[in-house]
Amino acid sequence: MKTAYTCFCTGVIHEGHLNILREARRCGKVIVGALSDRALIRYNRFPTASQEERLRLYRSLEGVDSVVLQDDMLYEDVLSLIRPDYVVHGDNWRTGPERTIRDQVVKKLEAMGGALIEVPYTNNESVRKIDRQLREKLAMPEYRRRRLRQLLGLCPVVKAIETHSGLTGLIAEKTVVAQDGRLDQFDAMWVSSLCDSTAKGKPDIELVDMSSRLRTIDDIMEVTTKPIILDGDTGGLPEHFVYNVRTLERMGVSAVIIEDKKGLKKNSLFGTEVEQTQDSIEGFSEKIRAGKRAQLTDDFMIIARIESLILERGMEDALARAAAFTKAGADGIMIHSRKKDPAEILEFCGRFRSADSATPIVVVPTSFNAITEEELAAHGVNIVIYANQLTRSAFPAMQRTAENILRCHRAKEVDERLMPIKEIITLIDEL
Ligand code: SPV
Ligand code: MG
Repeated sequence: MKTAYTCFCTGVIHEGHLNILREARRCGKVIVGALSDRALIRYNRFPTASQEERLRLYRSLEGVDSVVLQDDMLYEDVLSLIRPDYVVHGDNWRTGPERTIRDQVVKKLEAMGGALIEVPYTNNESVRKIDRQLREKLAMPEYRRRRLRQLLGLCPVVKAIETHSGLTGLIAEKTVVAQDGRLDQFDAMWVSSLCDSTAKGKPDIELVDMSSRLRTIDDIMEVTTKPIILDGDTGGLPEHFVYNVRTLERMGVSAVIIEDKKGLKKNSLFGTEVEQTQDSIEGFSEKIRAGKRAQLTDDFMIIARIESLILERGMEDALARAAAFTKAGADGIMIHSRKKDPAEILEFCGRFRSADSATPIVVVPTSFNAITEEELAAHGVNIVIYANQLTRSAFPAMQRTAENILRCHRAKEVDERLMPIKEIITLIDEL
């Protein structure tokens, strides 16, 4: 008897999946692969059902002979193991980034003497509705909030990109690249104080107040499902911070990062060129303790950001603070530097990790941008934040367009550099 293999990543079986199973059944024995969480989060949307639930679901389906865990988005290993006569898949992977996976399956099947059977993708109202429902579920506060902790358990390094509007949120949500035969995407979003303020034409000095920051978060949340890490500046007065922790938790924000500065906060990338005051270890620890007491869910994270290297107070001070803030209950440590050379960041990570193997480390490689995520992860970093790159790419592009229109007295000359409106609107979901 011949065998057919198909791989699922869904938590809900709909008509489309049943069509695939029917087609596979016609070929012979049916083996269903369940794409593991680890592989799925790069390939597709975050799962709405756990890996175990998905395995159970597929085993319960009529006409399925066996179920295996596919632990890689590439089919290479699983196909070598199963050696099926057929792979059955929806034809939707012929276009877009998923094509790279399809190409490799075709090559592998050719080498093994197998064949690919593609089933026309079922795109009817009921399938679209299920898809919208799943997306909506991921956007719900209780799902979104816990996702950062889940990702920390799944990824060698969680990658966050700056967002400050619905549109930048959509870019963080939907950008997928195919590279070296694999797909990749961002895991989370960083709502930067610098970029949120800049988008409003304001300086990054805690002038844009929390109500306005919450409005930005709400705009982003309306059109995305990925978890949000909020740049909470200094956290403000402890008496105010506790209320904000509750609001952020209720909204479904996953983490707030607060920095150990007080008084008039200036952006860290100014370093010692401007006057900035660091909070005392005791004062900042008390703010963390107050925030942790106010927190009601187990999901939310309060991450302490240490400014000792920025303010040139030395490595020992940074490490002493990291230990104290962790003891006060911080769920993670962000260490910041404005040096081009990552040496001080790596020294901090190494020394912190030798004393504490569990507390997540967060870094923002804006200045030390030559180091890769993999290298940072090898030094114990858990979250990498690309804190301002979308704003810094959009601003010069917009400025150049405005200047060129002024020079040419018309828009024809700039048009070829612009994205057609038709393409822009493909980003925006229609109901
Ligand atoms: C931000 O993005 O607002 C930050 C990171 O706080 S940095 O600008 O590097 O200080
Ligand atoms: Mg900031």
